[in-house]
Amino acid sequence: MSAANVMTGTGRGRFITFEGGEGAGKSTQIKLLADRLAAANVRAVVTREPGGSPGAEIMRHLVLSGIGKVLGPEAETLLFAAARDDHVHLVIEPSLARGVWVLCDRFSDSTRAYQGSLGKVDPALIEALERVTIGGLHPDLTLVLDLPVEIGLQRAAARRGDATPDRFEGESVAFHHKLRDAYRQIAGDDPRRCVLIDANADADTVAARIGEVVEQRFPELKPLVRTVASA
Ligand code: T5A
Repeated sequence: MSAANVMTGTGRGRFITFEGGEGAGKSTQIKLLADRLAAANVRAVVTREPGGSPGAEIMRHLVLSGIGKVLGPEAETLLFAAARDDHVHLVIEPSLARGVWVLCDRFSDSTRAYQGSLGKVDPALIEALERVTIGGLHPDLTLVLDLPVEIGLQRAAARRGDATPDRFEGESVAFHHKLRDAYRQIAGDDPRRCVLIDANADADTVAARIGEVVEQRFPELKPLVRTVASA
């Protein structure tokens, strides 16, 4: 049986989210996992939040410009929710329904961490918005990339060059320490869904750690990944 046949045999695609602080390496790792899945003949889309659909990309531009900071944490939460609603309904759900795996750079845990833990937005509001935007949709696996704040910020600054820090990159170091704690808490509270990944290593080492977790969580993939690795 080909890899594609094995994958479509499960019906619905798998939903994997990548979370973590600034510069944790999410974008880098999501591409590496996508390459690995593609080599194993697994159909997958790579997407991101905020953004991922035309309407949500407009919202992305708005929130990263800092307008949400001016409007306040509740209004900013609404902007992220509006973007997520569009993205879920136009991209994520249709892809999963077609049997396509979805690899998403940030998802609802980002709202819980940034707007909830850091912005002090009432959890009841966040939960109500989740019911509207994602309903019963939950990631099959969430990889929380964890590394010391200073290293993440250095990586983000090096990549940015002379450009101005965006809305959240420009927050204080204390903010980013609390953010790291918030993500560690999220991972600890939901170990069935979340795995904390030590991201303080070179990209290939982190990718190998992620590959092991993905193989363990999705046994149907294991022989496929091994086949690719030994090819
Ligand atoms: N947000 C988002 C909310 O507040 N609420 C929400 O609900 C949502 C969805 C999005 C912002 O919006 C906020 C959170 C964010 O602040 P973004 O531009 O998408 O902004 O930013 P981030 O998601 O934070 O992504 P970054 O691009 O900053 O970081 P990544 O993706 O974690 O890191 P990556 O892979 O781009 O790597 C950064 C640099 O480090 C290098 C890379 O080459 C790159 O130069 N690198 C490594 N260097 C050494 N060793 C490694 N292992 C490396 N891995 C990568």
